[in-house]
Amino acid sequence: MPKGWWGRLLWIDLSRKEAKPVEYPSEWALDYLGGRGLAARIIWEYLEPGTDPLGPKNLFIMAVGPLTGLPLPSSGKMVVAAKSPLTGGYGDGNVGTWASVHMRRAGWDAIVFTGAADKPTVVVVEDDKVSFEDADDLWGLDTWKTEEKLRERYGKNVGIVEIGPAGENLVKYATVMSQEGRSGGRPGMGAVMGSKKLKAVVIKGTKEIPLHDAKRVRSEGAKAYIDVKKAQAYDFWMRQGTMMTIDWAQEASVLPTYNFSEGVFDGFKGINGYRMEELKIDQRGCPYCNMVCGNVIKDAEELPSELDYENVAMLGSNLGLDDLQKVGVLNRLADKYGIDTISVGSVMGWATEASHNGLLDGVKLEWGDYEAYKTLLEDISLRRGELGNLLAEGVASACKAKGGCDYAIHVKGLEVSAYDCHAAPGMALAYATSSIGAHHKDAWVISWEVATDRFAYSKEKAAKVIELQRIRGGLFESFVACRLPWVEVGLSLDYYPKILSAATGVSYDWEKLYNVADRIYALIRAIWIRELNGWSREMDMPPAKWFKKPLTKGPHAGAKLDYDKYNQLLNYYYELRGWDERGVPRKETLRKLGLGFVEDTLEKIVGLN
Ligand code: PTT
Ligand code: SF4
Repeated sequence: MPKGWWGRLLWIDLSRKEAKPVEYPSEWALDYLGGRGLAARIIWEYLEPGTDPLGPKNLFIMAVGPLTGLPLPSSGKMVVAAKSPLTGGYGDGNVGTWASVHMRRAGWDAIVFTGAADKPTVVVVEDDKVSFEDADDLWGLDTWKTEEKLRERYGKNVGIVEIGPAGENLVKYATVMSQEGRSGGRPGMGAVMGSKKLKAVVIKGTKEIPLHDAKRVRSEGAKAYIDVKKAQAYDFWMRQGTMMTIDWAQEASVLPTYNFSEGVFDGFKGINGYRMEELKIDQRGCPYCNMVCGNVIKDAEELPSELDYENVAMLGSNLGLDDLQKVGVLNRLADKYGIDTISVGSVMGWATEASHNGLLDGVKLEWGDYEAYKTLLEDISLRRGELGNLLAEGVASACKAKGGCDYAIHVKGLEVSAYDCHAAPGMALAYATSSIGAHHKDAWVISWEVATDRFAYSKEKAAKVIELQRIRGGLFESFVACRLPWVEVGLSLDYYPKILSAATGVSYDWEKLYNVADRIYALIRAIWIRELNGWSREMDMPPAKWFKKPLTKGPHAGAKLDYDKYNQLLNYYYELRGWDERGVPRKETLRKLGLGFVEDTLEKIVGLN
């Protein structure tokens, strides 16, 4: 194994309370890097096909990468991955946490949990030592209280990730939380932990990370930190962070409003970055970051709430709520219960529209009804009552039960994050082809799209989506580091191959890295096909509403997506990826990417071209 990786997974069987190290082949490190890439390779290799996502055989994986925990901007990130209970396909998320740094120092590239404990458990990893601690006293506690108690027990110098009541109650979009305001794993990674009765993981690592050229890593990292601070965008970023996006989205007419019916919201000034600045009481963030973006306000209940754009758009404009302090309460509750803000905002938006259409048996919800949304969010997190239970399953499942699928805003079962796409076909493609369902993380093409030929369905646009999927979804998720220094303050991308080569001694250029990214993308698609036991291009279609119900307000009133043109755009995308017209990677593509090992399985399920 080259330097830069440990070459070891920690394999933890919760049913047997056993832990053992597993060495993995060096080609996995070279071909998949780490994080998402390594998690996908592990899932292909070790997950029994057709496994119940909430059954003991599912794997819950925490994975870091060769850049995690190194002295370079924003390297304190970790991928959490599993077969998703929300979508049935590959699921993951990215969380900024000291647990990532400790895991790297503890000598593990990934920790894989299998089986299920018979009672609530905290797993404690201290370098090579693993213990299974009783968590009866923590079960039922919210994420803040859980972490507070664990810190009292294990001290400040440990990394902790945990679930809240939503994960315990198997809410299908429960997330993994850390440090009172970091959340990861939108497609139900918290529910997978809950199904294993795994309340929290505490990690302490004391080893030195093996590096090929530590001096060069340090010097390049130091330069990068200086570049971040020198960037023109830095000062405003430090003021508003991702909250600046509210004004941008309003102007671009992509701010999700009334369950993605409109792209503009009359009350946007009540929830924007400037309003946040008036209410700000603190600023915090992930380890090793010198552009921290977690902006904390005092919410309507006088408690701290850490805001980001997605949270505020989905719990604010999307629900017709124009008071940032009230949005802050919903956001804080989501963090404490450990539930994804995007999905919960989307299901509550859908429920409001469904209630207007008389689909919810006497339930009456109105836009902007803060008290009703607060109660509903708690009902969902605790699976309380019929509606709470229904919505805890996600919007795709809820609309199948009640009708209203034309305005259920999801792709592959994952609720769309906070960009309306009536007037953004490229972003619609990005959502539709994201590797976990509708998430913007893989290709936030919309900022480029609105600044260029916005309404085009061109091959160039499909190529741009792929380029971003490579860099963001493929590489940042596998390095593993925060992408925001590059996205938001323009840190040069060239630092990454340079530091990666210095860390590992393996020479990486962009061609090689793009190849890694394409391999990961195609492997993840293979996992989807295997787990769903089939595939069709319908899986890569954006929500029906964007085709059927045009915007009625704002500069792009009347805009909607064109079905035939979108299909052409999807064809360009498949062609550029070397996938066939169903969205299945071609045999030749698989071989070129070194994925010959998935051929037989895919051949049997869908037949390969
Ligand atoms: C991410 C998604 C996002 S993306 C946001 S706000 W964003 C929401 N945050 C939630 C939250 O908070 N609490 C909660 N209960 N649910 C939430 N759901 C939503 O989850 C986050 C930052 C942000 S803030 C973004 S864009 C970037 N995302 C990165 C990424 O995906 N990869 C990467 N290599 N770097 C990234 N940097 C940025 O990290 P998911 P975090 Mg997140 C409170 O997890 O599942 O990927 O969904 O990790 O530590 O909270 O940092 O405007
Ligand atoms: Fe975390 Fe924000 Fe820093 Fe990224 S920029 S590492 S999300 S604090």
